[in-house]
Amino acid sequence: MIDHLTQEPETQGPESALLPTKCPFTFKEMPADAVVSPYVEDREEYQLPEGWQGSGTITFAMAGDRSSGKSLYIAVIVKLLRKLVIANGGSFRSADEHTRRIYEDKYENPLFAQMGLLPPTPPASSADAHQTRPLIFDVSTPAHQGQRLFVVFRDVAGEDLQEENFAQRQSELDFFKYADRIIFLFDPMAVPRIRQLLEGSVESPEVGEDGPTIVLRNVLRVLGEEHRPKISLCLSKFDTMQRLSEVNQQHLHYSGPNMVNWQRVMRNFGATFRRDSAALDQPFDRTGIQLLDLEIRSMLECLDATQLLNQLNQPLLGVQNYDFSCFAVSALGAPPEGDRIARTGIAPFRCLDPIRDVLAEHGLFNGPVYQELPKVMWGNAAALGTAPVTSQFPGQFPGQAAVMGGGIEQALAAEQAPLSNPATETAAEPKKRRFWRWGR
Ligand SMILES: Nc1nc2c(ncn2[C@@H]2O[C@H](COP(=O)(O)OP(=O)(O)O)[C@@H](O)[C@H]2O)c(=O)[nH]1
Ligand SMILES: [Mg+2]
Repeated sequence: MIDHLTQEPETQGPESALLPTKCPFTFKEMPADAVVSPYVEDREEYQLPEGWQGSGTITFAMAGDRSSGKSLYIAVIVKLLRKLVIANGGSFRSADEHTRRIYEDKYENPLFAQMGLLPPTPPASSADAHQTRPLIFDVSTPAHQGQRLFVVFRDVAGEDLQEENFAQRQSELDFFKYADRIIFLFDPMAVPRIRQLLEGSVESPEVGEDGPTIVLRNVLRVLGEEHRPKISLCLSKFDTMQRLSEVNQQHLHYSGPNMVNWQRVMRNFGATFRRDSAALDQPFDRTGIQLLDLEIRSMLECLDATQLLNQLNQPLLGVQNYDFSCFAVSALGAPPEGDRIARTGIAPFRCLDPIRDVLAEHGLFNGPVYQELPKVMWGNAAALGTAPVTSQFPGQFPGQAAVMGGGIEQALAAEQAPLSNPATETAAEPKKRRFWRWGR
């Protein structure tokens, strides 16, 4: 176990390899110079976003039972991804009009403007289904030279993954086969024992009839014999698990393999699941993620999700194993109150981990990268006394980014607390607390 936990963190470099160009609608790889996707019939309707030719595409497909938190996760992850991209010197925007409109109407406004929850995602067959088209974001960064980058998300209605008439819908879900990552959410509130312990303090959302095991099996059916995209199995709504640390279970009698004292588990201050993930301008914490994987695996066992894990440990079809790892995420950070989010606001926890896991594999957004400056510029930077920027390269002059591109400097200044000059900073000044600002 120790061996794979002591790996060096990946470092990002401008030399990171070019990524394949994929069709944003089907997630299949396509010729880099094609001006229309060869996989869609209605080429007028399904046009490729501007600048698609030769671009790199990273695709995510959401999966999970009804009400497992997929749509709220997308609503929050888009905001977080924007912050990550900007903190790492890139620029972020919706790649087409559909994405801009749908994200704003169906995700952003209901959650961030009206502070409410989202209505259930309609099944793909209904006229108002919006998730049949992907959300596409341009995340281009000068650190990935010579190629524009797009990140694509596809939401899904939990209903479409249920058992009833699944065979009829299966072909519409083919994009799962080609996704760079399937993000499968497992709702702890679907576990009767957890619902029971939190009764009165956390509202139980409506759960799907089939349960997560059947839903996962249907996703694996879509993957068939050959396709093995990586799967992030996420324990969603992790704030509800954190609530368990407040539920006194001393009076309960513990015996048998599945009788867990959840208060003790959730109060374990040494656990990775107690801490938030690495800062946006820091390298992705791969060691932390490996520890988290082990912790959440055993937590899922204790949550009676053994069958779910077993399904992933043996191929449903074919012989090749599934590649999966476990995460813990909370989009809201606190249980909602009725049909509104908690009065304390939205405080996501570890939501970016599964996304950064994929990005870091390609050396992307792993902390700002600064290009080497001519020596004379270093001198100028020193003379200017520009603001310090934490560097991932030892010995690098801290003000370098400010002189070189300004992009990283400006982005950090806009997104985070203002950077100060060490020469003028007074030791007595108290540190200001940082709050999330959900800029558009
Ligand atoms: N406590 C808590 N509840 C959540 C969270 N995310 C979603 N929920 C609850 O789960 C419900 C369903 O969420 P939604 O994203 O619409 O689920 P979907 O059907 O999988 O898309 C919401 O209405 C909330 O009540 C979270 O991070 N924490
Ligand atoms: Mg939904």
